[in-house]
Amino acid sequence: MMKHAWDNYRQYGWGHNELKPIARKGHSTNIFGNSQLGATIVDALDTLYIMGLHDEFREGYEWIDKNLDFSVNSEVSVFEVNIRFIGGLLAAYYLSGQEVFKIKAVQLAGKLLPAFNTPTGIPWAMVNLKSGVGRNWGWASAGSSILAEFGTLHMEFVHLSYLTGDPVYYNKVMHIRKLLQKMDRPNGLYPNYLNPRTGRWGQHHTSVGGLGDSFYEYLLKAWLMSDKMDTEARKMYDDAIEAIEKHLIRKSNGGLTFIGEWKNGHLERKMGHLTCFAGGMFALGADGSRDDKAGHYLQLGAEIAHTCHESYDRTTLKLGPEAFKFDGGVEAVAVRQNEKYYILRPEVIETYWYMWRFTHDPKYRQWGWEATQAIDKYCRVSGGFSGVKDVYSSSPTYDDVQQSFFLAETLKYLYLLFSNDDLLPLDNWVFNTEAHPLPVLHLANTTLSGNPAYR
Ligand code: DMJ
Repeated sequence: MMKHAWDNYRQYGWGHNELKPIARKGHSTNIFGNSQLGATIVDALDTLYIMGLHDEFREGYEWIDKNLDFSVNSEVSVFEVNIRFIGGLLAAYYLSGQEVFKIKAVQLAGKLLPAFNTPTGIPWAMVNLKSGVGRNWGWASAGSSILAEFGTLHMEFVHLSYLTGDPVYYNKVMHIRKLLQKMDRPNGLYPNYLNPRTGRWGQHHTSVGGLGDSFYEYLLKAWLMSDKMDTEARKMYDDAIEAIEKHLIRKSNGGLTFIGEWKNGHLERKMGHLTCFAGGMFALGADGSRDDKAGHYLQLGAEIAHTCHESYDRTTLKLGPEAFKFDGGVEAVAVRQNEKYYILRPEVIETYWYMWRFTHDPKYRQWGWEATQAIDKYCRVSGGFSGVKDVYSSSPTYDDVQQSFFLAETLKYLYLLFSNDDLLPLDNWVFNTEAHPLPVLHLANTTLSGNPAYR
């Protein structure tokens, strides 16, 4: 499947950000700006490497060495470019040792730094790589920046400071953390929106899915990545998870555990495909949890995995919808037409993989295999893999996009699910939110200014 996705991108979309597998041409969205930055190449590199697809890895290496240039007049998403490009380049560097990946990651990070020039230091959502001018998404509450965006820079930026010896990256993300720590949190929850001019929350919406998700993930992973030295991050994670459990996690009438969203003063009994990553996160955070609740969090991870599997199993295609409800007799099923699509997302498979690593319960491989077969049957087209618009329809139509995260995450997690645990052991590697593995930093002898935890 990886070969099919790569070969078609190579043939029809090379250098473009993504592939349109039916039209057989390049594809892009506004997150990558208007330049051909080869997002699929950068995102896929470490998967190719891990799978032993050496010729393909070499093709990617050569394109990056010769063509990847960030001096372009293009306005990109700081978050997306960080998780896919900086994360992808750093992982490729750590795995292969090729200097060019590190050099490109540092060049790109330099281009993102102007985004932090706001009155509060909370970065803009978008930055022009040439002019350095930043701004926020028009749709975000009252000019706000997004929690899952400015809160998902920590891992990559700490690695950049570690690799370069320049504390600038580290200081930027620690400043964000300090600011968040000082703020009041309604019910102990972090709202999704924060205004970078005023430093005040926007609308009080809270989500462990879109707009919130990877902020929580990065608190836990900052601790893991620091060899468990960054106890401040662990405490923030524990506090956040306690509030989430109290206010957002419920059981449906049919006994399915779900994570809802806090909106306009009440709990929306709806869960997104994106939220399904949390099963894996709870399992990953079980060890080291407060009050020795490891068993509890592993169980919670298993319950979320089960619910998300049900969201797949209750469809015609055996692929999960974008969002599903637990309301009015509906259980783990999408109600609105515009929530019935599957765009090759990884989160459910990601959770299967973490649960497999921590329990070795064969059902997770079984569920992963079901998903593999469904993707291969319904998303494979002759020009690559495409998302589908309605997982409840027996004759689905395609969205004609092969997302770069399909190669970075979905196929990587599937491959790892069927590999031995000594391939990228979780004691040594921490996966960024785009599934790019970064090594645990044993920083005892390294000086990073600003935080004694890193001395
Ligand atoms: C990926 O880019 C990352 O996993 C991100 O954190 C959330 N969304 C997509 C995949 O669905």
